[in-house]
Amino acid sequence: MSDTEIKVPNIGDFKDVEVIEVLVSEGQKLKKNDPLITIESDKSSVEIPSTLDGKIKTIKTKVGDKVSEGDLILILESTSQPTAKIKEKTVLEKDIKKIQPIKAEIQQTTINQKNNTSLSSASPKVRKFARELGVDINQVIGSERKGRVIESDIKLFVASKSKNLENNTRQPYEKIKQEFSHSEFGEVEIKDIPRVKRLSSKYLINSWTKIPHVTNHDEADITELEEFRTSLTDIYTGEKKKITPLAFIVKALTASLKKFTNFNSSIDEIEDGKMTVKKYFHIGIAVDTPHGLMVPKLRNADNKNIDLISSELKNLSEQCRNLKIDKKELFGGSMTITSLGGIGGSFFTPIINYPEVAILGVGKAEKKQIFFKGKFVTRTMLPLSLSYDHRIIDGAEAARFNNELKENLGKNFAYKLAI
Ligand code: CAO
Repeated sequence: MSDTEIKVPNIGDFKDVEVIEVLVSEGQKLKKNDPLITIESDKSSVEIPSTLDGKIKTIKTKVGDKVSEGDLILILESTSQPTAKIKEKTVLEKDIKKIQPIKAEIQQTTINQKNNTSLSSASPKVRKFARELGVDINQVIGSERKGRVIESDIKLFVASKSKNLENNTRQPYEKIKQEFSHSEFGEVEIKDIPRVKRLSSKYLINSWTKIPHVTNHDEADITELEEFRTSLTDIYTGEKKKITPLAFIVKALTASLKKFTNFNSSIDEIEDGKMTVKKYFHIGIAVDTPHGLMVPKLRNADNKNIDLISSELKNLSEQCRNLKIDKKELFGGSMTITSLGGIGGSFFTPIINYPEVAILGVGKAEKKQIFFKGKFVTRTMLPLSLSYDHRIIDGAEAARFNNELKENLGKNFAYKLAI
């Protein structure tokens, strides 16, 4: 028996990298290729295996240490002869690549969650997998030798967790779903979900689950704006201009954003304590296309007049419907307008277009009898549904924003906005 120093081998890019795990303890018997430590760089992590059989005498590294090639990991009372240095390196590189846990049969059917918080052993790949799913690997019971956690343990853990959740919340529906298939009740057809819908699904889920939405409903009196809009004629042809209310709404919203700058912001992670307030005014427009909903941005709306906004709205929606829109035009917005005004309906609850913090839903303007200046009169009222991220915007601020927007759409501002 002789004492042998086990050092960090040459493993390419790994220089001055952090030890994220020590997988062995002093006095432990080892076989050649047993993993000793896990090191992690910005790009990936690897385990360093033992090059010899033996018993660990002293461990010379700990979690958090920064190591490079040649740094001492531990001293081993070895029972096998060390190989020549050059050979050791070759073996190590080969062995590192070889570290892939062998798939074990999962016998556990109940939740594989630990009762204690002892550190779990797992390969870097499995750790990464757990991190991506937001699973604390130390909570998972490993099914491998010495409780080592493998990918299927993580999957089982997640499945058990979600099953538990479903059992608590969705049991009646799940039962019906399992017992009957749709086709038992009549003819059905299985269709492909369009690509745009599949792509936007992850953004919608992200937004719906991450952002605490609140929607304030209000109505803007656009009687004068509508009189003005419908009176617009082309100076050359004398024909009526085909400008929809949306162009005016873009302009009014932009003016409101200038005053309420929180609405023109984004947050990545609230825990970071930072928000990005945009100095530009790129208004997202939800466009209904045969392929699904797309949200191109009308850039620099503050510097454009109603005619230009109107023609850009037409261009953008045409490009979306013909799938000619540049992908970049779907990103980098201030706030979005989703207008169902040309179709029908009044109020709804729009989903915020993440990472924006607010969205304005517009319904169909209708003539209504309202109490105005001391008597009931007929006015044209535009339904507004403002959804906002309650982490950044409070209800009172949203109500004030709607007041401002109503002013900007109301008779005092309609003419000014048209310029
Ligand atoms: N109230 C009353 N009438 C309205 C109106 C409103 N709020 N908005 C539009 N109209 C009228 C227009 O003036 C036009 O009338 P004419 O035919 O007499 O000229 C007609 O409705 C059709 O307008 P439009 O819908 O073609 O044009 P737009 O500028 O209002 O909207 C666009 C453009 C791209 C937003 C729209 O075509 C669209 O795709 N809307 C659907 C958006 C959507 O699906 N949102 C839901 C997202 S959540 O799933």
